[in-house]
Amino acid sequence: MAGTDTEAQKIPNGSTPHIMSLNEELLKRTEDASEQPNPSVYLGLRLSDYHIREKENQYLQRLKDVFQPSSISIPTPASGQEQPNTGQLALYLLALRAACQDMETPLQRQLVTQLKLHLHKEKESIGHKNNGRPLTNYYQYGLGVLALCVHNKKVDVHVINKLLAEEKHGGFERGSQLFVDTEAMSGLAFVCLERATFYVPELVAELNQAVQRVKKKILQAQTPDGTFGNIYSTPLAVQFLIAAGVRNKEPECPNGTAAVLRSLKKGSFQNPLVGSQLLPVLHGKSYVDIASMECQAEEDSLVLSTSAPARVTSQDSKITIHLTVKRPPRNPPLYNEFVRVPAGSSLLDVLKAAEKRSFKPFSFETQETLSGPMLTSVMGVKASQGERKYWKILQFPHTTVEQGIADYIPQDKESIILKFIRW
Ligand code: B12
Repeated sequence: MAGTDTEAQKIPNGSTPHIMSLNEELLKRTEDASEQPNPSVYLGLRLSDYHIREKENQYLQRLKDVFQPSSISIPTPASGQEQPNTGQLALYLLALRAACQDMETPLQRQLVTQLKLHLHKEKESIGHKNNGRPLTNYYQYGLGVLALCVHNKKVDVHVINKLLAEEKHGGFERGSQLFVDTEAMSGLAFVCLERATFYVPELVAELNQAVQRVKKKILQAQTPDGTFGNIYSTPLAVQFLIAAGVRNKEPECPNGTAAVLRSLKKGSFQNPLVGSQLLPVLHGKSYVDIASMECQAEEDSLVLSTSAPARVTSQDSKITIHLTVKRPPRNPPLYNEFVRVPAGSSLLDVLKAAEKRSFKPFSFETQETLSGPMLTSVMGVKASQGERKYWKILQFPHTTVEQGIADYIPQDKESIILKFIRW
């Protein structure tokens, strides 16, 4: 294991090839010019102990071209949105810090101001009596606070207080279910803020209590198989536990790491976003460590192999998927058919196959995001940010599918429900 850190030494030696292969996969994604550059992928690569500096630098340049175009005619980030949202801007700022870029230029200062403005608007939206929620979501709110903190910028105390209050009053929980990703992201922000030197002792004490609360909630969210929440929220949960310095002290932590390693070996972290949140963990690091990165003495220590693992679909063997589209409270379903596809097809392939069949019309639309294509419209029914509704993917009768349409591979005779509901 290349890491010198004691956390890194907790990772069993036999896992090194799998960690390197995840690193390699992410680096290969950066070479695909048809894909929008993803600042989260860059962060994962920077927080690894293995590097190929030239490739990382090229990717940083691509990020700059998208997030700070010199000509206003160049489109801004993923998803065809005109402006990056709070979270995307925060990730880009984290990327600049992870690259040890000079932040004192007018252009970079403007970005920090822009993020502060975004957070101000998010805070106003929470305070608005007709809304009571951020414009985007609390995950992005936490990410925004974390990015400013990592840049050693003072965060508006009112902005911090809103995040503290929401966490304290169980805003990232529904019944017994904890939204682990959001809880962990706010926890990372609290850990960073607690270490800053700007805030009065009363606020620092509150931040400390918040870190203890997040720690307790995340540890309690561990399932019998070792994950915190589901397998895809475990990387951020462990990042928080590393940042809060509890990773070696609590028995839950090695079980969490073991669970992600098992899934990594099974190939469950193919999605570049979740892979990029995992890679730092495998090197004993978290996003809070970006604040102290020095970018010196890095060597080109990653060797790229030539093999490209491809998903196998077989034209010879076909499978049948039952696809139902529901828009409650309306009945009957908008669509209820069996679709035949080659074995190994993704759910996206199933939707495309349904669209091709002429006797029963089916249509859908997607939007590019940092997590891949998100299903935004089915049978002409469109999800809109304002309405806070989305197309949920379920496995019959009501199991939430833990992957997106491009990654999820349904099995023969599986029944998939697309349900338009509130979030
Ligand atoms: C908030 C959130 C949601 C909200 C987003 C609403 C909103 N406008 O805020 C809602 C409830 C709609 C949602 C839905 C889903 N989500 Co979600 N979501 C998140 C969360 C907590 C934060 C996303 C975010 O703001 N990122 C930051 C910004 C900067 O990135 P962005 O690309 O601009 O953000 C957009 C996308 O992330 C998109 N989005 C949200 N979830 C998903 C999931 C997929 C697969 C895709 C392609 C896009 C997508 O919504 C964001 C806002 O527009 C992440 C946690 C995480 N660790 O990333 C999970 C997460 C990305 N979601 C996840 C999943 C599985 C889903 C669903 C597939 C669940 C389901 N069975 O229906 C659906 C998507 C279905 C579809 N129609 O394609 C998983 C993905 C795991 C994986 N293997 O890739 C994550 C990691 C949570 C987890 N631990 O399981 N999600």
